[in-house]
Amino acid sequence: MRRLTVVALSLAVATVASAHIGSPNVLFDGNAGPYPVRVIVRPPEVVPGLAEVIVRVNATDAQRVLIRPVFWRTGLKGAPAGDEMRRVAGQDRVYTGQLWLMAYGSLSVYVTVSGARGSGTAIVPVASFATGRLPLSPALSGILIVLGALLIAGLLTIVRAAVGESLVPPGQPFDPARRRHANVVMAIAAPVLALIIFGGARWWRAEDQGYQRNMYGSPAADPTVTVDATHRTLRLAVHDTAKFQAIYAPVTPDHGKMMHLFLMRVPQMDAFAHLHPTQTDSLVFTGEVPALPAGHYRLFGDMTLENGLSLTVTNTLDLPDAPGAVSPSDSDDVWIVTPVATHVAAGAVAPLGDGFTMSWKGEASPLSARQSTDLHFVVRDAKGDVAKLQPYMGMAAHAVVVRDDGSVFIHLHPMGTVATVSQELFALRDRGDTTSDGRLRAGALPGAMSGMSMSGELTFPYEFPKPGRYRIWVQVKPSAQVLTGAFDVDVR
Ligand SMILES: [Cu+2]
Repeated sequence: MRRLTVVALSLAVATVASAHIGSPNVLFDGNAGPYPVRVIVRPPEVVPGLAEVIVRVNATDAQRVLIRPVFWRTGLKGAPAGDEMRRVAGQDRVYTGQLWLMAYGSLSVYVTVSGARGSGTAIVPVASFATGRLPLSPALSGILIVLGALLIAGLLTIVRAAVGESLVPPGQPFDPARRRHANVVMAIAAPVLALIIFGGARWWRAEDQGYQRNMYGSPAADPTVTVDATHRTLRLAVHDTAKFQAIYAPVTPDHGKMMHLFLMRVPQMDAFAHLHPTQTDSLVFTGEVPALPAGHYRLFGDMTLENGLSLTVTNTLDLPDAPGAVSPSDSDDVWIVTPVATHVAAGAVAPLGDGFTMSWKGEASPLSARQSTDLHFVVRDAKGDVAKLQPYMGMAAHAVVVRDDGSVFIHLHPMGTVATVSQELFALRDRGDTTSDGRLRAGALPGAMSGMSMSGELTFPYEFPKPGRYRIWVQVKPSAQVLTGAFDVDVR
């Protein structure tokens, strides 16, 4: 009985499986045609469930905002019609709406803004998967057990009355023979009822197991480091965990790289590297680990699949000493050995090296969890002027946010948490450049971004998922070299 109620009320918890660990909300800064928008998607805790969508249009002439869930599997053709978003009272540029996420998989929210200047659509990839089950609280299960016991007792009483007292003609006594008969029938009914309850529990357990088979488990990454006279090579073998197959499409390059691998020494969080191992087998990535000191490291590897799904794998590894100077295996590899982390405060300035600085222009610490915020930085040159940036892997800046216990990781860009390549893959799919099973047709490779600001004024939209101490590494290229600024931020 108890197991039945416990199982019957276990609910599915789902989070998005995009390039993050523990940071499910999706933020996007970009354009829907002529209209600049910020889109926030807060995925539901249960699937099927409602995703909350907030759209802020930075224009006064928008008239309608539509949201539409588009699954990769079905494409735009198989997607339901859009829902019109509601304008938030008192805030004429902010719209809210909700979308039913009914299935698991790679999905995008299509946000269409229309107004006097025409209409345009922003694609916001939000892949939804079930990742856990909510436990049933002891208080609620106690109440349900009591109510269930009352129901069973009531049903047995009804059975006994139906074959006993209710058959006694008016004015006649309830004689012992009838009473015995009623008791016998009730004694037969009790095990029948128990069987029905047992069968129900078994049925639900089967449902629950089926659900758990579809639950998302972050793919595992097994690191091995080999050292010889001139190399310190990290080999990362990625594989699906448990029964759920998350990696059901080939890996595709994001910013031109098959994997973005971040290493940080723990617990100090000092030495930090952003590396790009090459794909040496379908799910094996291999690369050199340059000048990082030996120690215990946490690794986070970002990869994107051809079906638009972005995944992050994580693990820890012990890095042995390098045999000497190890040359990096990718020219975009960047590492920093002892960054001075600057605690964010009004006017906090982090040295970047080469005479450049990066200052914090966001809100004063502590920031609030579960609220959209701007991580706002300004890069200045030695003269104090706002620096002009060069693209580093197609982006003005890359930021990595990690909670000090490693439970939160996200790779951000000024456009937010979404991977550009995922948006491009959905756009390609809409144009019919992919096959139904999600393979890119030959030659249909994602193009480059255009219209990006390369100013040293940087804004990363983000929502911290929970309170704690976070470190933010921001990577920019104001000169020939990629420079990294490190900031610590407290979130309450
Ligand atoms: Cu990046």
